[in-house]
Amino acid sequence: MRNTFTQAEVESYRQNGFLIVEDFLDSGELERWRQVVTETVTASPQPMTGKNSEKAFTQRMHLRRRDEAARDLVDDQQIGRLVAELEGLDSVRLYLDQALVKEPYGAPTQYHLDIPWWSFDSDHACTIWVALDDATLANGCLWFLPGSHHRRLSSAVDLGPDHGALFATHPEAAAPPVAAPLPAGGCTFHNGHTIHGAGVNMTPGRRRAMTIAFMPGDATWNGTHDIQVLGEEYLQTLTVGDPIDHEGRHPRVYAG
Ligand SMILES: O=C(O)CCC(=O)C(=O)O
Ligand SMILES: [Fe+2]
Repeated sequence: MRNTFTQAEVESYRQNGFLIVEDFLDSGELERWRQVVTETVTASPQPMTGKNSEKAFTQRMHLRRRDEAARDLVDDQQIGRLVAELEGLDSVRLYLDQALVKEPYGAPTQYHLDIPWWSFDSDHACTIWVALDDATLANGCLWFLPGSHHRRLSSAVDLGPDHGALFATHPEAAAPPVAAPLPAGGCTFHNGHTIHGAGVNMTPGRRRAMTIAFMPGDATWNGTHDIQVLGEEYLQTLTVGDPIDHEGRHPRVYAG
């Protein structure tokens, strides 16, 4: 696994709001990630509700809560440290892990940004998206709008069939996208305010990805009821401004 970034990579991430890393996992690590993620997804029941259309992908959250091997992948301190390096943080906590499998002929993932859905506000949220299969223009690789994180948009869009809904409310944000095709084992990092989406899967093969989203170690609850992530029970204990620091659910994965 990559364990550091060049200065140019860090600068590119901060300028563009995303970074493409083609050589993230070595072949042995890729084999392990594939096996652990695929087995845990297969063993997990289909969620009854979800923001995302099951046509866009098979989505399974919290693999780390279901499987010990998945927890080892998600809680890896090395990934936490890479996120800290990109975002300039001295402490990082896990927010959410989820597998996103774009099935054969799966629909596009609408343009959106992640942070408006989440239960904390920060300019330093970051998601790693690890390709478990080659992600190509044909099977629905990610697309990013470079520099869009600087706009700090706060509109949540529900993932649905209208691919450009975000630009109906924010026409000023429309801009040419950059595609992020990746070999299996490659990854991208993107900031919580970066506008991104993914294309349709035109192929008979799956596009499997594992994603892990992080927040600064001192993130606090902003009043958003992200029930799928924080859960009713934990939300009951929180008042706006309280730290989201439940070690079991949101472990600190890096402390400088
Ligand atoms: O995998 C996809 O199609 C979308 C991924 C995404 O939106 C994310 O990781 O934040
Ligand atoms: Fe996203």
